[in-house]
This record gives sequence, C-alpha cells and structure tokens, in this order.
Amino acid sequence: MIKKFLRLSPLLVAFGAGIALAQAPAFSTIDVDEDGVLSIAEFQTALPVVAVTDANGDGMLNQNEVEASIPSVTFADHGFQGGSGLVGEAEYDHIIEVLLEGADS
Ligand SMILES: [Ca+2]
Ligand SMILES: [Ca+2]
Repeated sequence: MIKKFLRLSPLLVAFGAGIALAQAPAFSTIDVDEDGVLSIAEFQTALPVVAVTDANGDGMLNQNEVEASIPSVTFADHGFQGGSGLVGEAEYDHIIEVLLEGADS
C-alpha cells in the first residue's frame, strides 16, 4: 500500500491536496450545464490545480488550449480531431489518462 501511495504521489501533487486520481471526477459530473463539452469554468472547478488558459477568451476549453496548457497532452496523436475542437467526454478522459501516465513515470 505504501508503495502504491508513493507511485501515485506526483498525481496527488498535480491534482492538489486531497484529490487522488482514483477520485478524478467523471465527465458527467463536471459538465454542469450538460452540453457535452467543457467550459473553462467547468474544468477549473473540477481540477483547480491543473491550470488552463482561455487563450481565445470564449469561455470554452478547446483542444488547442488544453495542449498549450498541459504539454504532455496531444490529442491528434491519439485519434482525436485536435485543432479548435472542444473538449468532450472522450477528450476529458484522455486528459485524465495522460495525467495518470505522468504520475506513473
Ligand atoms: Ca458544459
Ligand atoms: Ca477558449
């Protein structure tokens, strides 16, 4: 158990005190307005320690903004459309997966 905790500890840092990866919120719970994509506010409320910048100022989180804010995330290399597409459930899950991988290495 101790070993497992140490392995996950970078993730704990990434997500801030008290939020373990296993507790990363599900997309359905953070998409508050249920429009199927994430706004900057929705993302930051769920993951306040993962800073994202609303580069184009539209209040929504697009894939370019995620890639610019979290360099380890590259959507295009994983079969996503990339570009200015917004962040839906599949893209959100990919972000969480990448953050988990980062904590694992
Ligand atoms: Ca939304
Ligand atoms: Ca934006």
